[in-house]
Amino acid sequence: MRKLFIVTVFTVILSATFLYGDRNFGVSADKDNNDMDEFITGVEAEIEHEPEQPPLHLIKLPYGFHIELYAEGVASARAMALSPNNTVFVGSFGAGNIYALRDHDRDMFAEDVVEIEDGLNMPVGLAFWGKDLYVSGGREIWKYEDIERTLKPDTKVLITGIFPDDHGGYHGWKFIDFGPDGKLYVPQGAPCNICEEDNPLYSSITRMNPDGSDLEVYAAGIRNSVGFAWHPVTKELWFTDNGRDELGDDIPPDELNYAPKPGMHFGFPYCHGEGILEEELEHDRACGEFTPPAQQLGPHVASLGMTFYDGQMFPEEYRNNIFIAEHGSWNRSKFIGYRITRVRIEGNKAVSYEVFAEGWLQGQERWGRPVDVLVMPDGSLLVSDDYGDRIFRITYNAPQESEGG
Ligand SMILES: [Ca+2]
Ligand SMILES: [Ca+2]
Repeated sequence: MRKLFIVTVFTVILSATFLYGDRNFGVSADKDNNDMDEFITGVEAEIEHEPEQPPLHLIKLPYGFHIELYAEGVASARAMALSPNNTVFVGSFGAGNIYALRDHDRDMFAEDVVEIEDGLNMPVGLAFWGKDLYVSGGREIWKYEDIERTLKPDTKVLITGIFPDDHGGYHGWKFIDFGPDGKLYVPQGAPCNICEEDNPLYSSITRMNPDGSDLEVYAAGIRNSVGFAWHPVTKELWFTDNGRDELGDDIPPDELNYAPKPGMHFGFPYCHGEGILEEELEHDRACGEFTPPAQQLGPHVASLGMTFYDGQMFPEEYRNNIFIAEHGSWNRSKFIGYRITRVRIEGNKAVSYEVFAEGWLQGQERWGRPVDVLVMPDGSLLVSDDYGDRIFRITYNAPQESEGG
């Protein structure tokens, strides 16, 4: 099925290239005749090479849920965002790329992974404002206007370059998103495992207008948030925060936090979780001064992307629950995380924390690391994986009543 499709795409691209010369059809902008030989060879090689199927049978899900492959070859896939035309865009880490995943025949497998930009500095986060794609770098935020018009932008607009870049390998990359207030929210992690810093941008979530003006700190005392979302009904902000390392296997917890208004402080670097006072720094602060997490997550699970489930495909009990992508631990003798967890919300309280999807970790062996979660228009849930360079899709089919009850 997929082989047949690749051959078809190849024929279309080849015809189009002959018809329109050097125009770009998602392959490369400047193929001359010599390159065309290479190009043909490359496509044939792709036809010969059936991609290795990931071991999806290892993933455990609640009854009635299924997982399948949505895209592959998405090198170091990080955050995902939906365009106004419902195209999935994906940022990346070391690869430095931005991708658009195109599913031409609408069979919910994106066979066309278009690399729309490369050579960027950790373009981890992306978000749409109208037709414009915003992308985070280490210290900058960029805008690509009307990105879907060509998928091959030749210009980008600098929105801001204000973020510090002296984070020494810690937390410089950024998840970003637009809030219901029309502001762009951008976190800035701490430049360390544990430290006090004078620059108020560190350890915060900031927000700004879409043109970069009026930048302010929205929430403080956050070690490193790599995912946030607004409740579909209350429009209030919830975010994940990664706890510090080197305190042993079981503390501190990662955190899910609730920030309904600006000006709140969530404890870092003085207090971790619900009451672990920092002892490495000299200070006279108490945990009672700060806002505790709405939900303590597993220690060192590396909670990254999160979303509220506002789709229609999953059972009603999932509506407005939070899914969290847990990238998985490194600072722990036994790995933990490598899974999708679910948090139920009642009012403005988190009332449960449970595993939704797991199996990317087998013993101490891992074959995938979830980074971000995205609810698709049909209600399915996409999961990005920067270890296997893949995007997965989780669906739900109501189990049929078996005969005789
Ligand atoms: Ca397809
Ligand atoms: Ca905290």
